[in-house]
Amino acid sequence: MKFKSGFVSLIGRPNVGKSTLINYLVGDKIAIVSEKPQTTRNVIRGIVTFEEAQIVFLDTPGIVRLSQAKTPLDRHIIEQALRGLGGVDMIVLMVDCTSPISEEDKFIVEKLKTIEKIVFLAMNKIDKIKENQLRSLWQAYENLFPFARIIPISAKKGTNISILGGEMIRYLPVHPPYYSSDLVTDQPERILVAELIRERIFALAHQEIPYSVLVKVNQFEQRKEDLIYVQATLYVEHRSQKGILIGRAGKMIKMIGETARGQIEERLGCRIYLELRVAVKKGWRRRKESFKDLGYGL
Ligand SMILES: Nc1nc2c(ncn2[C@@H]2O[C@H](COP(=O)(O)OP(=O)(O)OP(=O)(O)O)[C@@H](O)[C@H]2O)c(=O)[nH]1
Ligand SMILES: [Mg+2]
Repeated sequence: MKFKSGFVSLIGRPNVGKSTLINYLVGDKIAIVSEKPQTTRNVIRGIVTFEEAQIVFLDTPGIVRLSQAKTPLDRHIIEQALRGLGGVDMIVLMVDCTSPISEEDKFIVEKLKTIEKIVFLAMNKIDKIKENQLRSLWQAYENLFPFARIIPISAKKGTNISILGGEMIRYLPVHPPYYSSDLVTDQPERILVAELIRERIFALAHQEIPYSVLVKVNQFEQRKEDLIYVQATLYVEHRSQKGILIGRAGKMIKMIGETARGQIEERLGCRIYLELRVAVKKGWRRRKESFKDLGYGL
C-alpha cells in the first residue's frame, strides 16, 4: 500500500470545538481552547502520523460574517481563516449540533460553493444531545451542501474521531509524509508559550479584556539544564485595562502567571521561570502594523 499524505483545513464558526479536536487528534495540547468565542487568532498546524498516512491539520480562527467583524483585527483574522480554504487537499466544516444552522454556517457554506474541494461535515458536541435530536439537523445540512461525509463527533470525549480520521485518509492523495513522524506541530515554542498565557487570560479575565490582550514573548532562554527563563509582555489597548489585568494588589496577574507557568512546564517538560509585564499599546487592534506581533503565520 502506498503512503498517503495531505493537508486538511478545519473551519467553522467560533466556539464549535475546532481547537479541541486538533488537540485530541495530535494527542497533545498545541492549540488553546476556551469557553469564549474567537479564541484562536492564528492558523495552527497539527500533524498526525499513522502507519500508512500523515494528515496535517490546519486549525483556523472561527469565521464570523464580515459585517460582524468589529475591528481591523477581526477582519484580518477572518481573512486568515478563509485563506485556510485554499492550498489544502480537504476541508472539514465543523458545526455545533446543539444549535440550529447559523448565519455564519450559511456564510461559510457559500464560500465552500466557490471552491472545488472535498468537504466533510463534523457535527460536534454530540455528548450534549440525544441521538434522535440529530436527525433533523443532519437533514438540514445535507440539503445545504453536498458533503462527502457527515460524521457526528465529540471532540471532547473522542467519540467517532477514529472514524473521522479513517474516512479522511481514504480521500487523501498518495504522497510521502510532509513532516517527520515525531512532530505534532511546527509552531515555535515562543508562540506556544504566548498562546498558553493567552489561554489563561481567556479563562480568568472577563468581557473585552481577553480580546484586548496581545501577548509577546520577549525572552526565552535556557538558564540551566532544566530551567527556561521566559519574559512576556501583555499589551492592553487602554490604560484602564492595565489595572484590571494586574488586579487588586496584583492578584489577577499573579494568578495568570502561576497557572500559565504550570501549563508551560507541563507542555515543555522542564521548569519555567516566568516573568510577566503589562503595558499599553494604544488601540493595537486597529493598527495593522501590530498584527505581526500576534505571532505565527502573520
Ligand atoms: N460538550 C462538549 N464541549 C466541547 C466539545 N468540543 C469542544 N467543546 C467546548 O467548546 C468550547 C470551545 O472549544 P474550542 O476548541 O476553543 O472552539 P473553537 O472552535 O476552536 O473556537 P474559536 O477558536 O473561538 O474559533 C470549549 O469550552 C470546549 O471545551 C464537545 O465535543 N463536547
Ligand atoms: Mg480555536
